[in-house]
Amino acid sequence: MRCDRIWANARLATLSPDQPGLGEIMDGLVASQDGKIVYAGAAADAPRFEAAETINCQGRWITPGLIDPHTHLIFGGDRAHEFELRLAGASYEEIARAGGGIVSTMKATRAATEHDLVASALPRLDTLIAEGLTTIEVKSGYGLSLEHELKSLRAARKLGQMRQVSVKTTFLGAHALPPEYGDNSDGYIDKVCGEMIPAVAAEGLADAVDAFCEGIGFTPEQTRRVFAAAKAHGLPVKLHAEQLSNLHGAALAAEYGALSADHLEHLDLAGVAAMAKAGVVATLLPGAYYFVRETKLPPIEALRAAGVPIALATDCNPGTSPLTSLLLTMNMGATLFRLTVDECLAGVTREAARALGLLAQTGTLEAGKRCDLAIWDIERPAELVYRMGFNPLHARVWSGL
Ligand code: DI6
Ligand code: FE
Repeated sequence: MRCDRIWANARLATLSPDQPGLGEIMDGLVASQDGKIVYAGAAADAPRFEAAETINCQGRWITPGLIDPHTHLIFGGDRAHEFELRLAGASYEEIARAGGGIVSTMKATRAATEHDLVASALPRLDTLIAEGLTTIEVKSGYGLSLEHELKSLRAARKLGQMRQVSVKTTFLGAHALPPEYGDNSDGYIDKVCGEMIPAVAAEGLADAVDAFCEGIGFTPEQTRRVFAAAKAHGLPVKLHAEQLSNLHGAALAAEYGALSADHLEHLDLAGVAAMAKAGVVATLLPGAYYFVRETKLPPIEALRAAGVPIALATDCNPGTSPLTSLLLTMNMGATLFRLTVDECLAGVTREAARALGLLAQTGTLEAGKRCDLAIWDIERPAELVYRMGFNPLHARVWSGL
């Protein structure tokens, strides 16, 4: 059988849902053709390949390429000064209510050109790629007007043309109330639903729609309107839910068949049950939990018991998670949330793909999927979760290249 490339003499963590644990294979082989995996499994069981190129992995481990399913990678400026204010005692909510927070990033984002936004996001993207990232979700949400949200989404799409990485874009117009609306949040939601979502959909700029359902964000009723508008335009939804308080956003997300509900520190058991029933992925963001020094843990045991799939993401954003490492995210998932090594690795591969509606395309080493690989200089997969600030990536493969 002919193929383009073979990675031989490798240990595999296939993350196949049909195999126990990580789907570990000690003498493994991956073969690709036209950018897709045609075989991933034991070398002994492989068909006889005639490959244009064979790479000897010398016993290194291959995992699926890493996936970050929740980022706000596109933004102007930074919030290092607010970090100093917080160190001096101010809370995230106090800073937000005093006109800082998301609104200060909005101003910097509006002032930036599309080119500026791409240029400032690329180093963040490159840092993630250097750790084996092959797919990333990127949200808008710092433009907060039609013009600047479209600009942000175009910048996000551009990232996927400038690097060998798959980019999924999410429209997050309902992230914060822009100051020109005063306290007329319903008026802004009218704009989000009546103008912004239709325009974003018409230009094909977003793959999903998100909202920030929170006391400092939007109410469940407003979120419902955003979801209804998204659905009317054929766009799947997801939600920032139960991050700082419990507004029962996860159950609302479940009602709309959301891909994922994200954050979830304040999620209750009814929310867990609703997510389980609707198959909504719980995307946990330990970087934000760490950075805002949250003390309430997401209900991990209840999520597990209910069989809710758990994904992990950086939530890379300037305010609550200036984090560009999925390896550190995994370490935080284990250390702060007590996730197992297997859960952490699945969280940034298979379950992250599920959270983006991409499980048929990527996230595991299985024939038929895109050939997205991370090849590691490690002796056991636990090293990827155990270390902090060390990057053992040997090579990364995106779409067979
Ligand atoms: N939740 C978050 O943690 C970020 N956005 C959101 O909806 C915070 C964004 C920021 O502070 O800039
Ligand atoms: Fe977020």
